[in-house]
Amino acid sequence: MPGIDYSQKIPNNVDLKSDKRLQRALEAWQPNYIDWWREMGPSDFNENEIYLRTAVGVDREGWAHFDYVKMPDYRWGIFLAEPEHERRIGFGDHMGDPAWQQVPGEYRNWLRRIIVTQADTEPASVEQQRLLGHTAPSLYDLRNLFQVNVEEGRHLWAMVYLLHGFFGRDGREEAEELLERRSGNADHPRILGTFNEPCQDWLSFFCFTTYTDRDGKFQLLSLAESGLDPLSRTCRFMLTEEAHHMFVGQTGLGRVIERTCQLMKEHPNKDVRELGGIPLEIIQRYINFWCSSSNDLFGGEVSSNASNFFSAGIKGRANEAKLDVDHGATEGVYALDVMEEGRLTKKEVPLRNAMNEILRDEYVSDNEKGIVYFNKILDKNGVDFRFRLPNRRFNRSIGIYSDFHFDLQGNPIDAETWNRNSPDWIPSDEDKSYVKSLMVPCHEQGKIAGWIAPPAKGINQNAFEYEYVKL
Ligand code: BYC
Ligand code: FE
Ligand code: FE
Repeated sequence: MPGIDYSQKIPNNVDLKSDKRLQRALEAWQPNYIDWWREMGPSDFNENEIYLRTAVGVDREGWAHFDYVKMPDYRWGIFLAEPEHERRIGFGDHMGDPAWQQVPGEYRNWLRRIIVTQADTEPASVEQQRLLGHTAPSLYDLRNLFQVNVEEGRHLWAMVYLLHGFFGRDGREEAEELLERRSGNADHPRILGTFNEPCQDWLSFFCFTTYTDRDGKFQLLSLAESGLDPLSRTCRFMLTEEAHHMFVGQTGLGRVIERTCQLMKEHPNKDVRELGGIPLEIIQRYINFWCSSSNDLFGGEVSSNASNFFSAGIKGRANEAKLDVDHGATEGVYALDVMEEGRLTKKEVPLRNAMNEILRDEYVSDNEKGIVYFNKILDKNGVDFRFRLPNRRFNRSIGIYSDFHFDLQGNPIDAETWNRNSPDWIPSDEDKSYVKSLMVPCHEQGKIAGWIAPPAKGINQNAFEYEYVKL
């Protein structure tokens, strides 16, 4: 297993130099990527030194190296997790066959589509976040934003390697298009809904990294089970990077909540707005929006695509190999809540058709744990507000619930009830403009904006006051 070769133009651990054709193709794509980064990546700050981590190995211990880097000089590369000895396909109709080192012809289109969909989200998120640097609440947060951005850029590299390396000409064409679509562009949008939503304030950023990056975690977990071994290994390494993105989101929201609690305790008779804090109700509405939008990213509850992907052995359940279940999933059924005559009733769906919903179950239960963490912060501060996760049926645009309205608990409601209540459930224009009014930069070393608490610790054993970005 070769380590990461940093002497090459494109750092990699896939022995790229032994495949000249592929190396040339990727080296030709590289300047287009840098052009895209300069045009659509973080606005400004490209000449500043940022304290970033870079992968130096792919093993569990100490893969990261921290140093000051200018973002366009970041060593984006191709890093696959260690191969598993004699790995076999763990589910579906090819269960027990040796994992594929090449793309099987009959699954080429499905695999390309999955890889393109995954790939598209990575640059999309960088585009969505491109202006946030201007309003960062601290240098610590500014650095975390850029760390997330460069790693999402690397995730694009991970997928483009697969497209170039395993799909020939149409893979190369897809790789070009990945640099052409634009988040939120009416004529040429990104593929999935959430990745076209504006993400222009830091409360949205923390919700995005909590809820949307967590969708990333589960999609990557299910692709890590793929029978296509290079896809599996790529996703396994991406997951190690993903953990930090969710940390940024989860602790970011926690720090906003903490600060609001402090202000409420110091001035029990005042509206936290007067004190420059973010009311807990607004935080809840932002959670409701980003969580429900991210629920859509799992696709329809009943999906023949999902069934095909599972049967073919290209997309499994999260941690499929470790689960003590029937990996064929040919027999069982999934009891799904469906709408019939205006009411919810249970309907049995063949298990393979319910794979999107099964993955969403895991996602929802992870999200529940995040809510427990937020509520502990409230408890610790003696505040009796409680955060709640919106029900998965709430505010959906994809799947069987999207034709109906549901309240936060998932009860069906009529359009009139929805219209009357939705300003209390999802951010109103007033909420957004209030949050926006707080978004003034705090770029002074060791200082922090008034609407968020400092983190418990800094990055890589450094203090919060460390000079994470040299301005
Ligand atoms: N928006 O059979 P259905 C991440 C389409 S995030 C718009 O229900 P299927 C990251 C669908 O394409 C992880 N359209 O679902 C996070 C299909 O279209 P066609 C991203 C949508 O096919 C933060 C139709 O609706 N990874 O990494 O099973 C920062 C019916 O589809 C949406 C992946 O997505 C939507 N939300 O799709 C950075 C993994 N949902 O064929 C990065 C790869 C569905 O009728 N993708 N549609 O035209 C997949 O595995 C699957 O394509 C999906 C579910 C999970 C998207
Ligand atoms: Fe990513
Ligand atoms: Fe991520």
